[in-house]
Amino acid sequence: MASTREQLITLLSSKSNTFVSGQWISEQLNLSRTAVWKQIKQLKSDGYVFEAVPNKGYRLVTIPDKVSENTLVWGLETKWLGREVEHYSSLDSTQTLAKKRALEDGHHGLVVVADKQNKGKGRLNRYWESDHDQGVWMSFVLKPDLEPSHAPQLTLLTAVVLAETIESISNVTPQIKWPNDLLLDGKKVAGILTEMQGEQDQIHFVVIGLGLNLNQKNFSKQLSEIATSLCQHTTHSYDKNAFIQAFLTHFEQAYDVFIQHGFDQVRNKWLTYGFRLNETVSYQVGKKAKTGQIRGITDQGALIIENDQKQEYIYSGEIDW
Ligand code: BT5
Repeated sequence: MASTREQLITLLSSKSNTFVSGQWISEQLNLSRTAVWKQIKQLKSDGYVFEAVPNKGYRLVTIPDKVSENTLVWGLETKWLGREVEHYSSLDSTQTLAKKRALEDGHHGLVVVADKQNKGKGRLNRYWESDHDQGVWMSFVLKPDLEPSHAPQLTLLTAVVLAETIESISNVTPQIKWPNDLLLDGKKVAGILTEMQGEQDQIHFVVIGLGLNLNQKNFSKQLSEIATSLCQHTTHSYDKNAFIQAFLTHFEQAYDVFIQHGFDQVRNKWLTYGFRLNETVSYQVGKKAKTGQIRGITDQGALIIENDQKQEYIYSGEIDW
């Protein structure tokens, strides 16, 4: 059941072309006039802008650019993903908190978002630069009925959905560098971190973290050669709320299809975005250096490389991109 605030926002946004009176709102929502006035006052302090004309009423003019739990759920049409959102202006890492929530029995679909992270992390304890509010730093909890060996498919699914969302919002097509990077012109625009807890034949939970460089105009010295943002790439800036909502909507649909119908569709889409597909790369197996052509991905999420007409499966990244 939507909160009064959500109902009010939905109502006002559906009437954003006209003025609606306080009386009319109170009748629609079954609230006193004073309660309506209080809610509107709260929305104003959260950055919502209204035009108010005596005897005509209110008109919602803009919703805030600032991210909050309310702006994130405002108009979000998902069934389970992001129905519960925690938003922080500053956090060590959304991933760490989402894992804590998952351990405390946080729900399938719980989303944690931070404006900035003080200890953003990548894989293998690498750092993730996110100590500012120009990007999307978000983690979410999944409790899939999947075999643990299939969990890497979720990283690939996330990469595909992220690529599609970037495409739909900005009209540029990123490439997916196996297993978890999204690139624009060869520079990293996003990274995905998938962490799982489970037993041999059962997943307890998976937490997926994604870091997307959205509106940065520049990067630290270490990253400036290897990283980019959607804004740097297209010279536009983007609405973070809208991006997150588009991603969540898209992810929920794709995930439900994946759980019902399996990995094939994800794989086919992945192949359309795959970085250096059918190109020759150098890679390492144990201590042996080899070269071969990237051919695709397996059901377990391994990278397929063809070498002397034999296929090899690479499970962790020893590719010399
Ligand atoms: C990743 O790791 O690419 C996964 C990044 C996941 C970040 C999200 S943000 C929300 C959630 N909360 C967290 O604390 N983490 C997740 P990896 O493949 O290990 O890449 C890390 C490497 O990318 C670093 O060693 C840097 O070289 C580079 N890097 C760091 N920050 C970057 C940035 N903002 N943009 C592009 N590259 C970056």
